[in-house]
Amino acid sequence: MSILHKAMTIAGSDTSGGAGMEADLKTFEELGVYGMTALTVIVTMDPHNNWFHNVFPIEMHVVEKQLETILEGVGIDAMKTGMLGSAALVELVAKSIDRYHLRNVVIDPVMVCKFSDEIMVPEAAEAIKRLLVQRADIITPNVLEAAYLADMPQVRTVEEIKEAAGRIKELGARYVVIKGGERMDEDAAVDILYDGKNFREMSVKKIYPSYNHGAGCTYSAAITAGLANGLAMEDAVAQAKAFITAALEHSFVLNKFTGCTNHTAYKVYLNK
Ligand code: PXL
Repeated sequence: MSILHKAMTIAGSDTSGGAGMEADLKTFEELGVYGMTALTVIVTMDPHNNWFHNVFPIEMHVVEKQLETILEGVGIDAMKTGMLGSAALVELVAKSIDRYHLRNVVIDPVMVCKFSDEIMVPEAAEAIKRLLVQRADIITPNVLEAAYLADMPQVRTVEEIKEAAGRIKELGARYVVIKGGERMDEDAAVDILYDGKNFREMSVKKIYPSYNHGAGCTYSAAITAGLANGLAMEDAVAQAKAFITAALEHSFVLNKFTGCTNHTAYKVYLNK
């Protein structure tokens, strides 16, 4: 008999497989973690209209039943959130974290998608800020989400990232990691991890060409897997940075519209 640590993702399905719960499950698997999903929405892409994304919500009581299955029926070592899609769902997630005393809670505050920089569902974003940041062991915004959460007009430099991390920490998250990524003004992709005392800067040269669909989901899923396996936060984040860097270095073209991070790269190319 062996022990396999367990993680849950509460997230949407990216039917095309690169992001969402598909990215989460693949990442859990690569890092040796047993994955379970509470599905919130199904996202489809229109091959006849420029890969336009349509979002189909799952009924609330069905999400509740999924959470009951996982949290009462099995139990978890860590969890993450992804696309939640409505304020009501954010409220349900907050209630579940409290009710089941969940630990190793990774909040990926999915508010924007690569295809648009607009906040997708403003009431859901507001609810994440009000209810989920304070319940996060770690929150993993990109620079757009960080600007929203920190109430700043923009976050594009290392200094602005540090300012935003401080403000988000004040909302109650235990750790904040802001993903600089391609939207930064710098040549490097700089992530900053902040624990309330120290800023840890993790910098890699920007990778071109890079197909980065699913990068955010993959990164937060890798942190979740590390925590499920018992790593300390700093080590889980460092492992996740290595995982996502390999996934970006070996990213691939999916079709004429987009390309994805390569979830197999950490194992296949780095022999991890
Ligand atoms: O990358 C953000 C994201 C998260 N979750 C789902 C998605 C996407 C982007 O397409 O489809 C389900």
